Amino acid sequence: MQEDTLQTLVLIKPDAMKNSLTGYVLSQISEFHTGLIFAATKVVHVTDMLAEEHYAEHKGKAFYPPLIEMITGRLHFPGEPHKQRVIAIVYQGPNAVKKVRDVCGPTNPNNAREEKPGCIRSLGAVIYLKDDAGNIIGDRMDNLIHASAKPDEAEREIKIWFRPEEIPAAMRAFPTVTCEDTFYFKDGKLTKKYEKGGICVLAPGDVVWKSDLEALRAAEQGKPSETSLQAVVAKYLLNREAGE
Ligand code: IDP
Ligand code: MG
Repeated sequence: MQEDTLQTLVLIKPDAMKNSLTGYVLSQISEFHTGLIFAATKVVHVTDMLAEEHYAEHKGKAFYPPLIEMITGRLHFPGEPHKQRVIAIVYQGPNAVKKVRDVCGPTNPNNAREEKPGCIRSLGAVIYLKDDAGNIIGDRMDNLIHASAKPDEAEREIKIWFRPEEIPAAMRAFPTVTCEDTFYFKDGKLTKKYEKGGICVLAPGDVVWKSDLEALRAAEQGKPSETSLQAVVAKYLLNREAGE
């Protein structure tokens, strides 16, 4: 990808939303400070399917379950599904991935305060998790923001959060194709024919990430593919029904 069309994914996490830090985060990453421009943005009620795809690399780690609870908003807004959301943004411009990581600072907010005072994550918190006896059994990092760490990570993440049609055509950084088939999703499976309760994810004429269509074709034929079915479908299921 050309340097000036590099893109990165930012998520304003539920802890930032809860503390009314959205505007602060946006102004730190503004075009004036970073030279980056918006390519896409939306408010998302994060499903487990999307959360698990997004944080797939951390599956099995001790902090993975609280991380999923956190990014879905259930931790900061229990019993308030209408507040369980994140703001997802694609930024574009020279050196986008590194520039945003730099203003974020270190992952751990305690380290952020030590090593890079003033960075976004220096306003975050480390929450210690305790067992019933009060012993510390782990920690959770409420660090306000997610930002892709590497360009290939950014491509994977932008494709799982955004449909091409949510990004202006002139700003799409990855290959797209026009879908000529209809695909439905029901009970974890892909179908070509409508069945009661199925959700239409793609219809003829829809613009789709090329790698997604390849993954759907592979899933149809029972072949392995680099992109899982969930990674393709998750973004088509967002914001459809009231969350629990
Ligand atoms: P990053 O967000 O800086 O890319 P990752 O290592 O990819 O950091 O971890 C993803 C998220 O998981 C972090 O932002 C943080 O919220 C959480 N996390 C990472 N490491 C730990 C840990 O050691 N304890 C608790 N939470 C962690
Ligand atoms: Mg990361």
